[in-house]
Amino acid sequence: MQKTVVNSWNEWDPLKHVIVGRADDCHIPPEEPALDAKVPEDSDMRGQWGRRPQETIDRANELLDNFAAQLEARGVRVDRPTPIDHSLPATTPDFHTESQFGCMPPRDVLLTVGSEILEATMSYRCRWFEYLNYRPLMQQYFNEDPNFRHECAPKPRLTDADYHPDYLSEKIGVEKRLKWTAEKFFVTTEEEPLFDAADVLRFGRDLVVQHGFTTNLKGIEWIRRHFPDHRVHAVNFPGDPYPIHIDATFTPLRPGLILNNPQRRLPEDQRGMFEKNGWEIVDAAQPAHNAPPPLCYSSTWLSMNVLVLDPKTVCVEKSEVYQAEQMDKLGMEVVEVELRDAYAFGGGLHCCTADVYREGTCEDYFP
Ligand code: DAV
Repeated sequence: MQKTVVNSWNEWDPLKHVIVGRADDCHIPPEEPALDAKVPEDSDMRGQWGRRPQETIDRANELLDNFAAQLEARGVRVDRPTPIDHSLPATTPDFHTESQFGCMPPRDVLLTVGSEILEATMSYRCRWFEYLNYRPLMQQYFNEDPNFRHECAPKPRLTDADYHPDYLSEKIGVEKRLKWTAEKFFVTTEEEPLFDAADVLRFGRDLVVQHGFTTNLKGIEWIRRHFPDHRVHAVNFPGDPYPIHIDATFTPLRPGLILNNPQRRLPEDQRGMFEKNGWEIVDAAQPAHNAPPPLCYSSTWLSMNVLVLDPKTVCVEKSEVYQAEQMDKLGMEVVEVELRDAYAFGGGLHCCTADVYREGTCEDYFP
């Protein structure tokens, strides 16, 4: 049967079809420049790599399966990736690394814009082949939907020229990191276009893209040329010493309302388009936890990494009580989802999903 399978223009229209990641065979990859720059200096992950402990994989899968079932019970079609062997090295003519990462989180790899799903370049060597986990689904959508556009951004070479050697020192210190990120001096260079899909937020005709560790200016320029009918806006958040992925920093909930991480506020000179169009940018509630769970790349701000089901309904992680309370005050119905024990696999509720279908069309929210 021929039908529209892929359609999603923003982060909030009613969600009907989504991909939820899997924790199977996830690895902590060996050291490499861009990944190291993100691991906090006091992290329990420094200096170790290999397959994640089986009991943590099983627990994360249990939570991801439950999340998928919760979505299905609300009428959302849920697809899952087909894990490749992540213990295999990633080797190209340009680099070699001993293991891969996993098939979490899909949001980092797949960018859905209208009827297109674009595989991001990625910026870590260990994630170069990660798109293969999603290829069975891409083939299925291609067969089912005559208008589906399956696209792949140019695979980067990821030689040492892609990374600033200054970032490779063991102990840079948070103060210096903050100075560097304020100056937009990030670990990635401008050697070639680089972006992770999770640095992009979709607001209909406008795409808002974070310039940081995982996405460089050439990556943003590539996105601009690739989507000629969109306006593409580069943003950066100077308060973040490890800026990767926009979705624990800036979270649109519905037209006119965005949550912003109070430690990573959008600079005044980048607020124009929102202010002119009457959008409110409010500080997100504090996370419920003082520290991330063990072996976790992300910060405690996964509290605001929520999945919007429609402009009145939002999935919030069950232990994130302050975030849930704020959602309630903002007039959103909260769906509690237990996911904290899966945070270590690459993120929260927004990260571990990728949009396939949301109702609605491409609207101009910033005329
Ligand atoms: O705050 O550590 C995590 C984003 C994961 N996709 C953070 C950003």
